[in-house]
Amino acid sequence: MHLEDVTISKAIITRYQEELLEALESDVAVVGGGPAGLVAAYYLARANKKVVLFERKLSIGGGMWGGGMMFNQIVVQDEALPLLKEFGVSYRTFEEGYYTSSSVETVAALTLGAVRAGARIFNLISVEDVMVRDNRITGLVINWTPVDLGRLHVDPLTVQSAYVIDCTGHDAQVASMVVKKMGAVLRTRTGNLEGEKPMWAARGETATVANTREIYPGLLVAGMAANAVCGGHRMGPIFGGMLLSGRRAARLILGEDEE
Ligand code: 48F
Repeated sequence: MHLEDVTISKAIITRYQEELLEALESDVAVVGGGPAGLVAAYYLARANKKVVLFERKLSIGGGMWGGGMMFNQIVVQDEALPLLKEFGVSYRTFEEGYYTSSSVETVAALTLGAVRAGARIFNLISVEDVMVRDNRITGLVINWTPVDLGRLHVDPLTVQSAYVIDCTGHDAQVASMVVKKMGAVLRTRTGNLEGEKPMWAARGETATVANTREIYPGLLVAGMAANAVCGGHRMGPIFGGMLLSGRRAARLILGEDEE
C-alpha cells in the first residue's frame, strides 16, 4: 500500500482542528481527567450535553493509575459498586464492603466510557485562567502544557462553556483562580478555600460527595477538589467517593439532584 507521509500529517491536523473548533463552545467544560472528571463527563455526555474535558498531562487518569503507593489496585466500597458495574470494571471482594479493582483497568474503562458517551477529551492542555462575566464563570483560558512547563511567553486561547467542573484534585486549581483573581466568595463555610484535612477515609469519602456542589455561579467542584475547597478529609486510595462525586456533579447540572 502506498502511503504519503504528508497525508498522515494533514489528517491529524485537520481532525484535531475540527475537534478543537467544536470544543470552543460547550455545555460543560470539565477540568481534569482523573476519576471524578471522567465520570462527570460520562454522565453528562450520556445525557446529550456537549462536554469537553481538558487534561494537563499526557495521560488521562490522574491519581488513579498509581493505586496506593504504586500498588496498582484500588479499593471501592458498597455505595460505588454500581458505578464499577456501569463502566464494566471487573472487581473482587476482599472483605464484606471492600472491593478491589485494577487501577489500570479502571482508568481505561472510565476513559473509554466517557469517550464513547460523546465527551471530547483533550490531553496536554492546561487550564490557566477563567473567564468571568457578571459574576458567573463563562469559560476557560487554555494553553499547551509544554508552554507552561517551558515557561514560554505564548498567549492562550479561550473556550466558552455554560458550566465548568473543577476536577483538578488536591490543588482545586479552578476554584483557586476564581478566589485569587476575583476575590470571589465561595459557597463554603467561610466563603473562602477551606483547604483539605488529613487522611480519614470514612469521613473523606462521605464528604467528597456531600461537598460536590456549585461553589460559584457556573462553577462546580467534584472529587478531591470538592474536599480541598470545602475542608474535607483526604482519603487515599479508596475511590468510590471520586466516582460518586463525579456522578453527583453531572446530576446537579442535569437538575437530577438537589444540593
Ligand atoms: O488528582 P485527580 O485524580 O483528581 P480526582 O478525580 O481524584 C483524586 C484521586 O486521584 C486521589 C484521591 C482519591 O482518594 O485523593 O488524589 O479528584 O485528577 C486531577 C487531574 O486534573 C489534572 C491533573 O493532571 C489530574 O490528571 N489537572 C490539574 N490541574 C489542571 C489539570 C489544569 N490546570 N488544567 C488541566 N488539568
